[in-house]
Amino acid sequence: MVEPEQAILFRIPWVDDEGNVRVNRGYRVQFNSAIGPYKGGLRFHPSVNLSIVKFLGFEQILKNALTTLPMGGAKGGSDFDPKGKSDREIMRFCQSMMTELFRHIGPDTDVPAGDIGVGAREVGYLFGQYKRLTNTWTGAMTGKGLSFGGSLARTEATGFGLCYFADAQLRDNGQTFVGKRVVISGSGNVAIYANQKATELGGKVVAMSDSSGYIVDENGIDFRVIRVIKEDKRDRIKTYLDYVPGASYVEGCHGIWSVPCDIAMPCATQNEMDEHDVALLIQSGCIGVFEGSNMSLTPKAIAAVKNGGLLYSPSKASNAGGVAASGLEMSQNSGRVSWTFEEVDARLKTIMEGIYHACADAAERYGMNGDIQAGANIAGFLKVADAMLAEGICG
Ligand code: NDP
Ligand code: 2IT
Repeated sequence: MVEPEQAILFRIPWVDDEGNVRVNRGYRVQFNSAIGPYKGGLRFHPSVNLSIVKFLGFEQILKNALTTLPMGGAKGGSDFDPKGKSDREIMRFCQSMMTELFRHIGPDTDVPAGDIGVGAREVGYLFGQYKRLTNTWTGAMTGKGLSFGGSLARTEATGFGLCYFADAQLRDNGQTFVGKRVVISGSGNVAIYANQKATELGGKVVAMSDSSGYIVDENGIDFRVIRVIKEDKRDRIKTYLDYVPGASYVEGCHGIWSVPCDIAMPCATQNEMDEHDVALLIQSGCIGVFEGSNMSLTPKAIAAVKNGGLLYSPSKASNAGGVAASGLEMSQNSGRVSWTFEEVDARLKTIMEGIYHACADAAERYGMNGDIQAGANIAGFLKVADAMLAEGICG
């Protein structure tokens, strides 16, 4: 299981607005197809390399198994930096990427979606090029626009799902979101809708960040303002002060964990919380850390959270809502139907609560009561391992 079935590396040439030829690297690691077609996001960020795509792809195997939907694990992306690029440059880049990627994917083979730096705009351009090259309209990507096969609630799903999961874990431990101070790192797709749902469940989100710095608003951050800044204007989070003059901004994103909170939800990127951050959280009386970003905590931070007696949820369990809704988008595309927002959201909530209980049950069964990380690894592993054995060892 630790050996990818295929790892595809390719060149992505494109022409910028000044007429210069640029070349980026593209990756798709198709890790495991035992329980369904490869499935997982594409990340555009200058830090992307094979090692990062491999760890994300491996985690995706276990995450997708936990959703209970038939999806194998994959991840891909490019070291392309979308920041500061024009719409046309983004379009040309996506078209060039798909000009190679299209021969490796398909609705029953591999179904990419978004991740850091890849949202509805990028999925649209990628999907359009796939369609042109294959002369087919199929659900070969998820996270599509609503007018061309996208699912309602896919945009909200990762953030909402994170809060449904955290709520189930909190309740199992005699707590709720009501009246809690919540700190959410990041201000992208996952963070924005985690804010919306945490607020709806009775929490108050007092701090959010981007890679430049973080904002603190003691009155609670309205997710709609962040959505305007990030989704509509593609601007920096410090401009929040133009909308809410009473708030404050601190340069540098790492310090966000010094803001006192009851609930911490890292939703930006991997290794964004270390053991020193956890010490600050414990000092401020934090009761739980729920991962929205993939592998948010360093191994030392996870140990510190567990030793400190805080609740902890690993990303492969608590951020599975995004890919779960992607699985629901695949079902809708195959059936040529579209479900209402309420229907997808209700299924998402059921799936997330189910994942929490599957992890808690597996942990208990294997003598690690309360260790949701161990439970997630065990429950995900068993499902995939059983399928691999049943399908026979060689190809
Ligand atoms: P977005 O691109 O929408 O937002 C990412 C946010 O994190 C931005 O605020 C960005 O700041 C910040 N960020 C990104 N990289 C870094 C970095 N190296 N250091 C500090 N801050 C950083 O991505 P998503 O919200 O989609 O993804 C966030 C996390 O959630 C990732 O770990 C992703 O893998 C995970 N995830 C996403 C899912 C989805 O459906 N989108 C599903 C499951 C997990 P800036 O704008 O300044 O770069
Ligand atoms: O990390 C993830 O689970 C995602 N980026 C979502 C993947 C998907 O296929 O929807």
